[in-house]
Amino acid sequence: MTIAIAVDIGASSGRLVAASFTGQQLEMNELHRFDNAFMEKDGHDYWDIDALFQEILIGLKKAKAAGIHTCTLGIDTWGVDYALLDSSGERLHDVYAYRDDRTHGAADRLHRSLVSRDFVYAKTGIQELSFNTLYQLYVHDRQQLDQANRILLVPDYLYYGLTGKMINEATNASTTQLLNLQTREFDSDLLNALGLKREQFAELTQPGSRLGGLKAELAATGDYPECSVVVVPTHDTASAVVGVPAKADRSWAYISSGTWSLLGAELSEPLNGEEARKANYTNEWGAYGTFRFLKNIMGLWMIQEVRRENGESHTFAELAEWAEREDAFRSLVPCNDERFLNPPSMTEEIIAFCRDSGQPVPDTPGRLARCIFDSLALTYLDAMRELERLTGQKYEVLHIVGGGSNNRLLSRLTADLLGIEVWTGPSEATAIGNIAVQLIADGSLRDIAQARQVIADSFPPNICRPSPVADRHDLAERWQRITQLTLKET
Ligand code: ADP
Ligand code: LRH
Repeated sequence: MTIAIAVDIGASSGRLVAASFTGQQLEMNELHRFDNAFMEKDGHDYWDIDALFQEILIGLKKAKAAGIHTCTLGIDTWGVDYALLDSSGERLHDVYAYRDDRTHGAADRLHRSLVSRDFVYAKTGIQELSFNTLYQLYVHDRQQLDQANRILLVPDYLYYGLTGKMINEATNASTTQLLNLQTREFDSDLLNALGLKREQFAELTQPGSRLGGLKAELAATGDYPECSVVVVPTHDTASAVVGVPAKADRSWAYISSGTWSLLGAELSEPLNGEEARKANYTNEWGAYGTFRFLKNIMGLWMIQEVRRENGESHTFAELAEWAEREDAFRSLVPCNDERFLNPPSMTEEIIAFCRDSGQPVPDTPGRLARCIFDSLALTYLDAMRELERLTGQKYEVLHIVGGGSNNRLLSRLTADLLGIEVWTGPSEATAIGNIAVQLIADGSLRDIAQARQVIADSFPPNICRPSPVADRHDLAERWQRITQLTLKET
């Protein structure tokens, strides 16, 4: 039986998961889990990329100790962040975290001086997020950029560390905002605008390709299983959407719910017209020629920060439980305002917004959590309405996958506000999607449709049915007033 191992590293945690496929069902076994967070050094935010690489090796050692001698292996992480390598393959810098404020105002400057917003959106179909790789590279140290022999995104870099091979995997490369939807390659005008050359990137590689084994010095240790390394959708959101247990006979939208809430639909063609641009919807490349037409919503980052600022003395489950006992829709915040992207204190930022907008101040962890979940659910409602308008579809089911699908309150609020069924789980959809692509690559699964059927059979979703919302009209008016106080979207 094939064992497939997924390395899945999100902004808040990483894990290595082993799966075996019996022919009908997927059985999953978590090998290793570790925290992830960016840290500040000399006024900038960075990921500890070397520590993350070591965690992968620890996980692979555990796999061997657990009796796994051969396996396939795929890696996914969050998007947009990158490493520049010199001609001997050495990294030229610490890996910046996308929330670092060096890109503050960069989008405006770039669009004013080099290429317009419309031009970039028409070419790439990628939503404007202040931290897209395009803007990060625009403000990156020029000397390092000129020295860079290769520009690899984070999972490409981790693949390189394991195999010695350099690729730019396509789903994640689309989050750079540098890929052209027509040519399906890096766009030469955008590279020129940044003063970059095509050769500084590696070959654009599709999920499902194979990279061979671990590099010789790792294999020689005998510490790790014999791995056949497969290129999976290395953008975690792309793997998460593969892992959605959707049924083909009902129209469905999804939220990949973790640090971010990525709300959207799977399309076979991009939608990169003016309306989509104005609504800031993105067309990220998916596995098997699909597009993720979606919007980034600030997500559970807000509660992660509140919890961290509180000394991590409560679990997420506790915070959700306390929130459930609080009054609904008491205090609301415009989640997608840039003020919540990386404030010095999330707790203070939420409190200040509520106070300044004349709302009750959420003064306990339970009330802060309630304020966040209520506001997220209302933001989901707005995004779903936009999605329906832009795609011309009515969605019968909303799937919520990822760690956030454990939050029953948020799922229930979402179902009530949308008035449709919300199907929750699996919470490890990203690792599962990563594994599904490995199983399709080795022929154990036929295609994505069969993979989704197997995923639904192996991890049956919970169904959350909607109940009516009290004082809906009143709530809509209050919410409109709050969102009009938004300064700028991320
Ligand atoms: P990422 O991949 O972005 O790091 P995850 O998909 O691992 O994120 O999701 C992490 C989030 O899931 C946490 O921030 C938390 O809000 C939520 N979560 C996880 N477990 C629970 C739980 N038992 N109850 C409520 N929320 C949970
Ligand atoms: C989610 C995610 C998202 C990106 C952000 C950088 O983890 O990959 O899709 O926009 O992180």
